[in-house]
Amino acid sequence: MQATLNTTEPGKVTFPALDMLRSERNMIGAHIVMSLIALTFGIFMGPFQAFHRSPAFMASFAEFQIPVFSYYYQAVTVHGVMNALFFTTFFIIGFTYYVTQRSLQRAIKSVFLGWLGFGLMLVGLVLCVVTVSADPQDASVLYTFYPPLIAPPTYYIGLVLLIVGSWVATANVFITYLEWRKEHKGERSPLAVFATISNFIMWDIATIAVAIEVLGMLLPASLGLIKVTDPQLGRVLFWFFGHPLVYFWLVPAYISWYTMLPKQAGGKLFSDNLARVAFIMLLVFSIPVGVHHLFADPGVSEVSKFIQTILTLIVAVPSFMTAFNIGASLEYAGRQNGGKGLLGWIWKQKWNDPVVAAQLIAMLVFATGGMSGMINASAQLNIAVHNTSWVTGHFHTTLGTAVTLTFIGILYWLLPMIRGRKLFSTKAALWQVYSWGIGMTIFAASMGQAGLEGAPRRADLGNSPYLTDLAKNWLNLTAIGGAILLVSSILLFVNIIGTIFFSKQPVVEGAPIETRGNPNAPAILERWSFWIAVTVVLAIFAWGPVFVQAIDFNNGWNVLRYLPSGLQLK
Ligand code: HAS
Repeated sequence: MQATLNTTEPGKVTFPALDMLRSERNMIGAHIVMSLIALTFGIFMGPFQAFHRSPAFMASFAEFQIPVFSYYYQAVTVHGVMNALFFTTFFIIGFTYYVTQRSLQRAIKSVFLGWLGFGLMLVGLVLCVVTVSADPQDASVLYTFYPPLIAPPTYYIGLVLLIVGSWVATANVFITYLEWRKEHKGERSPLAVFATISNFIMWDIATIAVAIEVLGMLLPASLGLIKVTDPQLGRVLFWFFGHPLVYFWLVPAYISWYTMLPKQAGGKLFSDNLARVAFIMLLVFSIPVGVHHLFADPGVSEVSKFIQTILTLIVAVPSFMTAFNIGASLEYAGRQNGGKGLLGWIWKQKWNDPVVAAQLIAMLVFATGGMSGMINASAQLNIAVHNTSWVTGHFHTTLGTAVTLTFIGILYWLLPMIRGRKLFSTKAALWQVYSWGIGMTIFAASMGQAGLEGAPRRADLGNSPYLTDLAKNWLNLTAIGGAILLVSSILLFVNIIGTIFFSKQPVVEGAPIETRGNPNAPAILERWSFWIAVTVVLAIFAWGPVFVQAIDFNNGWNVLRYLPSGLQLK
């Protein structure tokens, strides 16, 4: 299909109905397909880890040893790096390119930059996969790669390429947006683009810290250029980035919930302005909260922990606003579909449409994930749950369901659009969506309960002698959740392969995309220089003292090389 040149505005490309420029279709398609390849590496590790941590499973299948799956820390590293870092980033960039060009009704500025970013991330992916797969011990540093664990240099170079590739992609979107702004002075951008810009600004600021950690500490250590490292400083730099990372994943899901789901469900968004405020809050408050991952760290002061606890409670507010805004939109849609009474609108949702059902289930599970997040955020309760499998339960409801299941819902319309063929099987998609919801609920709830019974978070527990009987029972249940998720993952990939290779009917519809911004949205919300300044000032206020405490000034000029005295590397 061809996009048509708009003759009234020379040079501008319009996108009637389902048309997409072939070059863009290829670029977006390449990102989505690569995200699915990364997901394939990562996703299938999950159930096998659950089996490995289940005492009953290990007792029954003691001989069950598949290389890679059997080396627990190696498998967790592949699982985390591929799912949390590569799948998400490739998918978000592909989806964002699609949303941006459709919403702004103009081509992404540079196809060259698009492929450059893609190429860098692809090389990064290959380096990471090869390095982690090569040896069970060598690069099993997990997706958090805390020092003093040190992986081979190729692992860090892979991560650097992922980040730099994502910067190239964000620059491409910023340039496209700025050119649109020049031609649409005084107009408000469509909500999806507004959210994307806020998300990418946040990402670019947050990733500076992890770039410093990798380039200044980990890569030199891995190359043997330095002999000492500082685990506390490494953790501080990582979590400056690590918490915004979770919102980098969440915002594209919110884009779908806010700008597509209300129409897909048969209604309209309750409040565009409220949504814009939520996205601005996510930009401003995502960064100054990462200390809530460091509550148990002795090298961070109680005052910083207190300040960032308060800020953590604030960063949950935009999600509460989202619950009300989307809840009201869904109620409206349900009533339009004939729902009566107090709760009748719930049953009138399109539960048999996989695109809608995936997002509804994602939200319902996210409501529990949000609550567990609030529990984590309380410094006192955090001491009880930190480093237990409770945390694993938390992030499988948030990242594993709210984000991933929403992305799967998006995939069920985006992949057919890119391929130009209908989804291979709507029925299989429905089974997949529901089995994901059920499997993940069993998995996350029992992981959480096992954590409360003392099961540690990252440990090969299947044969462990020191687990309580209760913890063992819950861990056995996680294996059942894992088995259901394995079936769900197979259904997902059957549908993907079927859509790409076997589907014959042409696709007839995609997702509803808003091409106009709300003209009544306050102009201040789109004054990005102001919000960048607020974000940076707040980040300095919240993180400045943490960095000052973490950097060992007694060690003189080493500070400049990010090498305060610390642990000797072997
Ligand atoms: Fe978290 C640890 C606190 C959100 C991911 N989190 C993690 C880790 C990950 C992660 C991966 O305070 C582990 C990191 C590691 O490797 O160590 N998290 C929070 C808080 C929130 C939160 C307060 N987390 C997320 C999101 C994630 C994510 C989102 C991924 C996408 N998290 C923590 C803390 C830790 C932590 C500590 C450290 C724990 C430790 O000790 O190690 C909040 O932002 C959550 C707010 C969300 C809500 C829910 C709103 C509900 C909505 C749905 C409404 C439903 C409707 C349905 C409308 C308040 C929007 C209607 C439908 C019908 C059909 C009726």
